[in-house]
Amino acid sequence: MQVIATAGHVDHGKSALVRALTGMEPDRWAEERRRGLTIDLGFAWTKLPGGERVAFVDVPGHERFVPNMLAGVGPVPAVLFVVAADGGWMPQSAEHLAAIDAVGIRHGLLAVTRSDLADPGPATRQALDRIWSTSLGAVPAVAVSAVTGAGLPELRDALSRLVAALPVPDPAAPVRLWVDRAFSIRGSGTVVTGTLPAGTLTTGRELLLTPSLRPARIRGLESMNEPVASAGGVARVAVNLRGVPAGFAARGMALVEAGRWTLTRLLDVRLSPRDPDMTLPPEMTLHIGSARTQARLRPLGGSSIARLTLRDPLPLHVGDRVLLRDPGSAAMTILGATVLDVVPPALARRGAATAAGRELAAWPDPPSAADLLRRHGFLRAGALAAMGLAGGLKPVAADWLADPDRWASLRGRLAEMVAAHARRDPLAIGMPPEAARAALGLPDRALVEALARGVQVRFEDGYLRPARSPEVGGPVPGGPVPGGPVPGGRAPGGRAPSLPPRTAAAVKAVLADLQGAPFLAPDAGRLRELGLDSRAIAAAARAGLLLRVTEQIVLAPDARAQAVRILARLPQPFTTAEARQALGTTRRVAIPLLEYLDRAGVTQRLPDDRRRLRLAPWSSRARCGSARGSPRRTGRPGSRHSSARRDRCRPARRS
Ligand SMILES: Nc1nc2c(ncn2[C@@H]2O[C@H](COP(=O)(O)OP(=O)(O)OP(=O)(O)O)[C@@H](O)[C@H]2O)c(=O)[nH]1
Ligand SMILES: [Mg+2]
Repeated sequence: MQVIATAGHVDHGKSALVRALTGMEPDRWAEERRRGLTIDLGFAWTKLPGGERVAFVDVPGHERFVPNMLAGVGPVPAVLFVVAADGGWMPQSAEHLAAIDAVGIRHGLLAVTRSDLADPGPATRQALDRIWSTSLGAVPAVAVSAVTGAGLPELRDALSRLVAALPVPDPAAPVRLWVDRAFSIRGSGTVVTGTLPAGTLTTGRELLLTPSLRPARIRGLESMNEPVASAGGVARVAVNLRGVPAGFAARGMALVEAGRWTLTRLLDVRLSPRDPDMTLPPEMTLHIGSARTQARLRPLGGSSIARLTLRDPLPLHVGDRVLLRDPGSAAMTILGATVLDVVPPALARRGAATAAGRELAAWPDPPSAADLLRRHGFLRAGALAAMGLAGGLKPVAADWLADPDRWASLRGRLAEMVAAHARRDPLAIGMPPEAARAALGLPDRALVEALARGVQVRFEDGYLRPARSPEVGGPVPGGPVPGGPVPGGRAPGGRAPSLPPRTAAAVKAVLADLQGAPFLAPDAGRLRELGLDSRAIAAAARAGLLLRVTEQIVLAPDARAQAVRILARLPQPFTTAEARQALGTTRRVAIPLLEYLDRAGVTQRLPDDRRRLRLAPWSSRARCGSARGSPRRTGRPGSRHSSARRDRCRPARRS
C-alpha cells in the first residue's frame, strides 16, 4: 500500500476530493463537518484501478492549522496537491508547497479542483510553474470536479501511475512510527496511529515510545481497519500497545526500535539554500514526522551550517530532513535542513564553530559513515547504527570503529610518547595505558592496547614500553657510554638493558661484590651507598641484570640456578641452617631466598620446617638443562644424553 497526503489552500476542495475518491469521510470531527473546515488530520483509503491500495492523509488548509498539516505531511512519500480552478494560487498553496519542499517529498500529483466552476487552465499553469522548482519537480496535472465527478477516472489512473512509480521501502529498515493520533479503547488500552514509512511492525514486538523510551509491546495491529499480524511500510497503521497507560501517548511521540535511533537534543544541520538577505531567527519551530519542538539556532561559520538545540529530544538519524518554521515572522518563513550529526562534539575552543562549519559545509548530502568517523575519530559500531549509518566497517578494537587517518597518526604518536616516557624515566616500569589514553584523547583503554599492536610498543604486565629499548644510558655526545657494558647484562629474550649510566654502574658494583660470595647480598647501607633504591632495583631486575629476592635482597641473575645446584648436594630434606651453611650466607639472606625458592616451586617447605627440592638433585632443572631465569645452560646443546644420564633426568618420585 501507499500513503498520500493532500496539500493546498483552505476551501480548495481537498476533503471533498478525498471523499469522492474513497467514499470515506475524512473530516472526523462533528465541528469540522459543521463548519465545513478541516481542523485536524483525516484518514481515508481506497483501491485504485490497478488494485493497489492507497490511503490518504487529508490535511487542513487553514493557516491556523499548519502544524497539523505538517504532522500529516511529515512521514509520507507522496502528495496530492490541490488548487481550486476558481481560486488559483493562494498563500497556503505557497506555504504548503514550501513545507513539502523543505521536507523533501519527491513524488506528487496536481489536482485542479472545482473545475466545474472555472476554467482550470490558468490555475493549472500557475501551480505547475510554482511546483516545478521544488523537490516535487514536474508533476502530472488533472482537472477534476468533486461535485460532477468529471476528471475523477483520470485522477484515479494518474494516482495508479504515481503509486506504481514510488520507491519500495526496505522492510528491514529501522522502525520509526510517528504517532499522529492516540486514544484509548475500553478493554484494549492505548492505540496509536501513524504512517509507517519503512520497516516492519509485528504483533508481539517490543518497541520504545519516545521521548520517554518507555517500552511498549505491540498487542494488536490494524491497517485500514483490518487486523493484521504484521505491516510493512509504507502503510497506515493503528497499533494497540501494552505497557502504555491511558492518556500517556500523544502526537509527536514515536514508536522506535531499540538501538536503531539516536534520541538527541543537539544536532548539526545543513540549511537548504535560502534568500541571502534573510537573517536566521535565533529560535524556530522544528518539525519532523508528527513531532514539533522549539529549536535554538547557532550558525556555524558560513550561512548554511547550524547547530540546533532542541527543547525536547527526538529520535533522529543522520540524513533526516527536518523543517524549520518561524511562526512569529510576518513573512512566512519555512526552511528545510538535512541532519548531518546527531551527537555533535562540543565547540569549546575558540574558532571551533567556524572550523566545524567549514568542515560540515564540505560534507556530501547525506553524509556517510566515513564522514562521521572522520569528524569523531572513534565511534562504537552501535552508535553508528543508531545514527542510521550502516557500517560494514571493521572495528579496530572491541566494537570501536576508527577513522583510518586518525588511527594511523595516533599509532605514530603512541610510539613517540612511549619512547619519550622511557627516555625521561628509564627506571619506570613503563607508561600506564591510562596515561596514554588520556594524552591521546582516546575514549577507551582497549584502543590503547590495539594501537600498541603493530607499532614499536610492547604492552607488558599492564604497562607500555618501547619494543626496542634505548642503549644503556642512551648515546652520550662526545664520549663513551659511562658504566660500559654490564656483566651478565643480557635480559631474557635478548633485549638490551635500558638503564641510566648511574644505575648501570651500581649494578656492576653489586655484581662485583657478589663474585666471590654469590649469596652474601649487599646490605641496605651498601645499596644506599650505590644509590640503588627500590625503583632502580626493580628496573635492573626487569632488565634481567639482578635477581630481586625481596625489595632489599638482590643477587646475581644466575643465583637461583646456583642455589639449586648447591641445595641439590644436601641430603634431602634439609634444614634452614644446613642450607645457609651450604650457600655460605647469613640468615638475613638465606631465609628470604628459601622463601623465594618455595614461591617459585623450586623447594618445598615441610611441616617440620625442613625443605627439599621439588625435583631430585639429578633432575632436568638442576642438571639436565638450565634452571629458569639462568642465562647459563649446563646441558650442551646438541649433545645426546647417555642412557644413564637420561635415567637421572627424571623427576623424583613423590613419597
Ligand atoms: N462546485 C464544486 N464545489 C466543490 C468542489 N470541491 C469542493 N467543493 C466545495 O468547496 C468547499 C470546500 O471544500 P473542502 O473539501 O471542505 O475544502 P478543503 O480544501 O478540504 O478545506 P480545508 O480542509 O478547510 O482546507 C465545500 O463547500 C465543497 O463542497 C468541486 O469540485 N466543485
Ligand atoms: Mg478539508
